[in-house]
Order: sequence, then C-alpha cells, then structure tokens
Amino acid sequence: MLWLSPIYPSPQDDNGYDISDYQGVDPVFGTLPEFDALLTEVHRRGMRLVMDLVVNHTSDKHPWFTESRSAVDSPQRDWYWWRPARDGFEVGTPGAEPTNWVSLFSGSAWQLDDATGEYYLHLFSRTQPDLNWENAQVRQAVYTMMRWWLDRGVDGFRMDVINFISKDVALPDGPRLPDGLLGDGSSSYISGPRVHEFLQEMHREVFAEHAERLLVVGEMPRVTVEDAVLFTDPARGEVDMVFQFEHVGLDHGLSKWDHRPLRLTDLKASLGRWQAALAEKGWNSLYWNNHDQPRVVSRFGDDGRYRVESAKLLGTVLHLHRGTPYVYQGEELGMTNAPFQAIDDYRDIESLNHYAYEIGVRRTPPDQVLAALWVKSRDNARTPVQWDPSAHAGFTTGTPWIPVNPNRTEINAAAATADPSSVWHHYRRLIKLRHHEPVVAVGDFTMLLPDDERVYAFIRRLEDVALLVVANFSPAKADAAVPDAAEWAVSELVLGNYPDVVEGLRLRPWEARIYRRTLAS
Ligand code: TEU
Repeated sequence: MLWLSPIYPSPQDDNGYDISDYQGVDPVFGTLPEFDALLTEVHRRGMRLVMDLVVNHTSDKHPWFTESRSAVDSPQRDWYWWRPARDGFEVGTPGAEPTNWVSLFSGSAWQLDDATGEYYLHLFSRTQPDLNWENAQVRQAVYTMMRWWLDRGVDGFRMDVINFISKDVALPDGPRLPDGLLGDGSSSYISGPRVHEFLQEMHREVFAEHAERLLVVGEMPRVTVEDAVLFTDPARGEVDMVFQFEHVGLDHGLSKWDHRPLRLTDLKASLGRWQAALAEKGWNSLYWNNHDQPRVVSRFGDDGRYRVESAKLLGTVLHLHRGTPYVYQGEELGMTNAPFQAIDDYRDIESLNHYAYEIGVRRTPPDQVLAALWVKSRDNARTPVQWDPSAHAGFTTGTPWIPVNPNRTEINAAAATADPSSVWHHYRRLIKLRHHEPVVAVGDFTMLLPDDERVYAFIRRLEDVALLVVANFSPAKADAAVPDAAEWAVSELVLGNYPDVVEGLRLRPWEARIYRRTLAS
C-alpha cells in the first residue's frame, strides 16, 4: 500500500497539513485527472493507496474558516473554537488568551482575530485553526468529503492527529510548563471525552459499507496503550491500527529538542509492551520513520562506518515484529539526516517557529538551537529522495524546494538497486519473508534479554515454527545470550546482514540475524 502525505490544495505552510480545499490536488503535485491515473496504475499493479486525512484542523484559507471568521453571527462561526478574551483581561494583552495552552508549534495556541476581537484555537500553527467536532455539521461535512474520495476509489485514510478531535469543552488551563510562560493543555484534547464516539460515528457513516477493502490508520500522538486497544479492537468499529509515538519519544528530554541518547533497554521495554498489549485484540503499526522524525539510521543506528549494516539491522528488527510495517521513502536506501548548517536551510514550520521562539523570547544562543535542529528537525527526513548521483539527485531538473543531501553521490536508488548487498535489497528480502512465512505476520511475540543494553532479541512463534531474531545495537562484538543458544546457532539462518556467519551467536558490530527452527509441538 502506498500512503501519500497531503496532496490537496494548500498554502503549504505546514507541507500540506494546512488544507484549503479537501476535494482537489495542489498544482505543485498535479491535477485530479493525474491523481486518478495514479490510482488506476497503483490498482493495476495489485497495490492500494491511502490518503492523508487532516481534519483536526483546516488551513486558515479554507472557505469554512473564511466564512467562520467573517462575523460573530456567521452561520459557520461555531465550526471552529472561538472565544473572547479571558475574564478581567483586555483583548490583545499578554495573558488575555482564553487558556494558557501552548501550541505544538511554539507560542500560544490562541490567535486573536482583529476583525471580531475574539481568539481562535490552533493546536498547531496559527494558519491551522482547529475544527469544532462538537458541531454535527462539521462532522457531516467531513464524512461527505471522505465518501467522495472513497467513491473515487481510494483504499483508506491515514488520519492526522485524529485523537485530538474531541476537546474538553470547558477548556481549562493546563499545568504550567517548566519555562513558566505557558501551560500544557494536552489532557483536554488528547483522546478527549468524545473521541471514541466520533470515530464510531465516522466508522458507521463512512467506513462500514466498504470495511473489508479499507485501511484506516489513526495517527495518535501520546495515545496510551490501553486506549490503543480500544481504538483498534475490531468489535468496536473505530480504526484498524494506531500510529503511536512512544518509541520515537525515548530520546526526548523535557521536550523533543532536548536530546538524550536512546537506551536500548527503554526501546525494548516500550516496543515489547505494545506487542504484548495488542497481542489478543487490536493491531500494531511498526515504524521508525515518517516525515516528522529524523532519519532512523542517524538516530538509532550509525550513519558513518556502519551505515549499511545498521540500516539493515533496524529494518530487520522492525519488520520481524508483529504488526504492519511502514517504510518511509528513502529509509530503504539508508538515507541519513540532513547536514544543514544554517537556519536558512530549513523549511519546516515547527523548526522555524522553534528557532524564532528560542532566539526571540528565550534568548537562547543560536548555535545551541541549531544543534538541536540538527538532531531532531523534521527536515532531516524531508530532503529530496535520492534517485541518482546527479546534482539534484534525479528529484527535479529545476531548483529543489529544500537542499538535497550531498551524500546523494553515494546513497541513491540507482546504486542501491544495482548492488545486491544494499539496504534496498535487504528490505525486499524482509518484505518477501513476511509474505512467505506466516509466523512473521501472525505469530506470537516474546521479548528476550530485556536488560541487555546491546542485544535486541526476540522469538516469534506460530504452531511448530519459531523464529529467533538477534541484533547487536553496538559497534563492538556482543554475545546474544538467549536461552537454547547452542541449538539456535546451528539452526537455519533465514537472513542476516553480513555476507557470512561466524562464531555461534557472537554478533559483530551492528549484526542482525534471523534463525528458524521447527519445534516439536
Ligand atoms: O503530526 C502530529 C504530531 O503531533 C507530531 O508528530 C508533530 O509532527 C510534532 O511536530 C512532533 O514534534 C501530524 C503530521 O504528521 C505533521 O506533519 C503535521 O505537522 C501535524 O500533524 C499537523 O497537521
């Protein structure tokens, strides 16, 4: 299946996550007939296509918002969250915002609109006003639009921040953030009071009649594992799987910009807990990368000497978990973070707002802010796909919208497809294995060695077939001290990331292996 990030008409303030028309294609990407042709060709190849659906908010240029902001008595006023200044405060003065909530993209989550003297809520940028899902007309308008895409033949949706759509209507202030300026309102909107009700309604109104052929993924920052079970239990009719963020938050300190190195034991504890919790009911999404995360080989692997080995190791570990694996463009080439030196290289609104806030409000030295962007900026994953070694990596003959990674000369699709030992060929082998070995798709999962800081190890089992996965997340040799190591070491090696196998279960730097045994039942 192919998942497209938003391709709808948009001012592109947040790379298309600010939509001004839900039923069209932005000219930067093409036309609706071209989209239809893409869909036909995808289907002809036995593949399917999933659209990004961004309905927690619209662009401030969407006609719904233009109408809503036009007057306090607009019939669509209630489609968004409008509130007067806080009691006892004069409009526009500091602290007059209706709540103390911080926006996910820095600063207050409220924007004053001079025309009517009221504030509107925007959990993301001020050009992304939040829709008011309490209003039944809003919900119906969204469902109508979704049916329009399904009638066109699309195979489902990846629903952006869909666990933010229900807010506590009392809009209480949140606990103060460590910097003392704003508050964290997330307990009022993360998996809010009516979110399950809204998703069940959406399921009845939109998905039910096509349920068999659709894939519905709920992107849900900060969803708990307990809630994920509810969201994905097929009997409840909500979504097929959630896209959760716990494991990609393990190297965050007080905020994502505050980097702390990953501890492998934390990663195992987190992914292992999700595997266990969704073993009976519900389903997992498996991913290292998307358009919001730094490149995994730079983040959890080694993008220098062991780039190829560690990229393959990461793919092996992820694809052998139980759940649906996602491959983000370029990950299969082992693409790395962007070596951006200056703020001018960045395009991402989250990064730019963070920079402006740190420099302007908190007086943080620019070098310090750039160092944080270097590690965590979303633009690390947004540089053009490296097709070939040419100047713009085969992405365009024009001027790319963001600099191409100079390592295009070495890391590119042309080189990877030509080299049987590339990361790309390894990903193909992993995908093939899932298609041919039922234990990969549906077997049980058992984590081993939870306290080992270097070796990630687990067993998959289906009836009498068992797979052992062992992976050394370090540049030194490491023993995989798993139970029955001697038996495993002489069993069938299904796949590894070194050309040969040596020394029993002693793993070389960033080595990963998959073994297979048939057990007496
Ligand atoms: O992201 C939701 C989200 O909360 C995060 O993953 C976000 O990227 C944040 O920056 C993490 O620090 C989704 C989209 O995937 C993202 O691209 C959009 O910017 C965002 O929603 C708003 O639509």
